Amino acid sequence: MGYVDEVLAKVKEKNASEPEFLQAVEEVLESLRPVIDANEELYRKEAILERITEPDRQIMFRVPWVDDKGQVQVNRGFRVQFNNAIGPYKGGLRLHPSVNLGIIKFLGFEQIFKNSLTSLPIGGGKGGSDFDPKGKSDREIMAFCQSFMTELYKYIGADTDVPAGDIGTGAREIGYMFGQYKRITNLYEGMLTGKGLTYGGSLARTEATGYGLLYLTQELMKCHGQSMEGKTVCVSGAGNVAIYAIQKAQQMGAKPVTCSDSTGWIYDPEGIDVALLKEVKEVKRARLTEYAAARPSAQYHEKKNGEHGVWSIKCDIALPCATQNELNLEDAKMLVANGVMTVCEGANMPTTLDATKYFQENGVWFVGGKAANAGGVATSALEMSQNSERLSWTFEEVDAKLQNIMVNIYHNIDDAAKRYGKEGDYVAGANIAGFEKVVNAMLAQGVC
Ligand code: NDP
Ligand code: 2IT
Repeated sequence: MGYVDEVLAKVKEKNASEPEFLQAVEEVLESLRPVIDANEELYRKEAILERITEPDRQIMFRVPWVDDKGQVQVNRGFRVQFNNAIGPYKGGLRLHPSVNLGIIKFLGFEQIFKNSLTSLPIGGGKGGSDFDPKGKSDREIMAFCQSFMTELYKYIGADTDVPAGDIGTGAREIGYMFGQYKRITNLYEGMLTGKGLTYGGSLARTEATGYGLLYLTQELMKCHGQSMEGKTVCVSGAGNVAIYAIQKAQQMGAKPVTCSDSTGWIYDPEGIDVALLKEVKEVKRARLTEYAAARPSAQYHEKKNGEHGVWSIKCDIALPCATQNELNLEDAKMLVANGVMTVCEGANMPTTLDATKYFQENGVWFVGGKAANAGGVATSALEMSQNSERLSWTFEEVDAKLQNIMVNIYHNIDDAAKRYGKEGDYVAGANIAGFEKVVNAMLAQGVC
């Protein structure tokens, strides 16, 4: 049996109850085959694939907090420190009831390759909790965040592990966590990113993932002789990534016509009203029914299992920006039938493996999240740089660096795919380019 198949079998046996982690590992190892085959003897001897698929450590802890009725609640906290070959662990904190160890491991594993692609010195990690922020008061959110950090602080630090936002974790949560870390340690340091602008946050970090997604998409279109001007865009999600993807798409002259949340979706043929969407989601933290109520051109659809939702709308560009496995084979068939040109992932692993394959086989330019959504973590790394030099850069400076990083990522993944005879396979290109740098660092650092 070849080395890749041997390791895949072992990983499946050892992590049988973690389907999302297995899905992420399978995608990466399958696409690395040409690189592994070319170096099989060395990588096998050095157990590179066994080491890269086993986290350095995974931390799980109890998070007790008191709700507004005086009742003690208990959640489970996680931090998976996956690989620090090229820099301190870096990755977000997800707060969502679906969070479990397998989901955090899939996200932490993908973060190794994504962070490598940014060209900045950051390793891979991820964390979070099964805490559900929906419907909680500000005081309850603070109580949870303080309790979470009371345990997490032992494992993180500006040069060790630097968490950030993800689903359910935005500026409010990062602020409460930063306050608690400072209070316990008496250190004022950049051990979290996505901070508020008055206490070490970077301009453009809020916008970075969505903007970065569009900078990469624009470069891809340009290299295929296309422009963003006048293109119809379908976006899923209505959170941080989706909102700023929609905003940047509009600035580029495209027309985003959909968004969605966990209960329903919007089709707005006149184009999404970003100011209204921000008001509903960022300020009121309300449902999309409120968007529809305030916007005569919008159609609201309740989410129903088995229906295609936003993917049933005809578009040129599809940008899944909500959560994992939200775009399946049936959705992919519908998008292809409707003539989609490109799919770029704002979320982490939103497309199932069979849907990805279908896009690629049908000539759709498909860029996975490790490359397409890397602008968020890249700008987090820029926030770390600013914290280290105790300076802050202007919005324009950060945005220009972000654009440059995303354009470079596109060309790096395109070149890597071509080098291994897989032209146009941006999934393989991203995994190969991300892997090469990490594996070189691992080999140089010996057995660890
Ligand atoms: P937010 O919490 O800001 O928004 C998430 C959005 O997705 C919300 O609209 C939410 O609906 C919806 N959503 C969440 N879970 C589900 C679900 N199970 N089914 C349907 N809809 C769902 O998170 P972000 O925008 O930050 O993250 C979105 C994706 O992007 C995630 O995959 C994340 O890992 C990824 N990502 C985020 C980065 C960042 O910088 N924030 C960077 C790179 C990737 P509702 O409003 O009802 O909660
Ligand atoms: O998935 C991701 O890359 C993020 N949630 C952002 C991580 C970060 O450290 O900014």
